[in-house]
Amino acid sequence: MNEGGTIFMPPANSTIAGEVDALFYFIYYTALVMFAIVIAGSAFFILKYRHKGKKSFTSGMDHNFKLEVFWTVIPTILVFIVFAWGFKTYLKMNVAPRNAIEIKATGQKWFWSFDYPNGANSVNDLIVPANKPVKLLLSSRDVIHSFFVPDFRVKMDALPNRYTTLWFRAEQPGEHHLFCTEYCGTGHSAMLGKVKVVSEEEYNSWLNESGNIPGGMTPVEYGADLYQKRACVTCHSIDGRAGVAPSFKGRFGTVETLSNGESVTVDENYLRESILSPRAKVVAGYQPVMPTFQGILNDQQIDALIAYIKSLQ
Ligand code: HEC
Ligand SMILES: [Cu+2]
Repeated sequence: MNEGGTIFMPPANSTIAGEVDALFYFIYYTALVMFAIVIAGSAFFILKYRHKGKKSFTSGMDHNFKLEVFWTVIPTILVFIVFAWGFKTYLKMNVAPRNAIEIKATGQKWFWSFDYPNGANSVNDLIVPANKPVKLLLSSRDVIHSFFVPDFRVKMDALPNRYTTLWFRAEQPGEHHLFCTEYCGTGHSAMLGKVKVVSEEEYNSWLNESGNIPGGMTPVEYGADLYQKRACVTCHSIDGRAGVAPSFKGRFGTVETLSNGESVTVDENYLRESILSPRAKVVAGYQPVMPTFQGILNDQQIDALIAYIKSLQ
């Protein structure tokens, strides 16, 4: 996944990445040259004008007009180059082409969900066609998250109560890391996703199929797939280990104590309600941090997840 990167930068896989890198290296090498001049100059003067006994005094010269103009003008020019270059690239990065595909991206504790123009959706995996501009409309359901794809050199905060945008054009098919780069609570480091760049045909067929049980899968298998892909895995284990959330293992059919002291039998209706309105019945001993999956999972998917949870005995 990280082939083609350098010691400083991950591989460059979007149309803007080359420009960002070029500016980075310009600043980097200019700084290196400046650093060398300053250090070599200091070393030279330290040696040349070191204390040599009482008799030898340094000259009384306190400035040199030409030299001062020189070391003021050159850095000023460099700073202006960085500004003009940076501003130009910044504009390019911020103004999406008109024909961009618009996808809604939502950050929440602790996963990303994506809504595509035809109503399809995905969690943590953003699926986009290669060589087409894609514009993301970002927002958050809770705290501030930040959408970051290092290989594309794009990053933008996802805020509650406000929309932000970001666009990119991935050059060829491949998979790239997607990080949340704003600390957003205990599950922050698990808020990992992927950008899957596929051919245009694959993208279109994915759009059409998404939401249906993929061919050849049983509901339990589909539920297991959704458990991973819809991020239940970030909070719920399937091996009996309790984390931020109860484990699904052996859960079905048991009697659960709720935070209000009542108890409830874990049956299909309770599971469905827990997925769609997690706050209606909160399990005792847990914080109500589960997000609602209303509008993210359709009935068929909820059925599959229930079948899967039932199978974990
Ligand atoms: C951000 C963490 C988080 C994610 C992601 C999450 N849950 Fe939860 N879930 C919780 C917590 C915490 C509880 C316990 C508190 C409560 O009942 O709300 C819970 C409770 C539940 C319960 C009730 C469990 C019981 O023992 O009574 C079910 C069912 C459930 N979640 C299903 C899901 C499914 C299905 C998904 C994925 C589509 C999912 N959860 C994703 C945190 C999460
Ligand atoms: Cu986050």
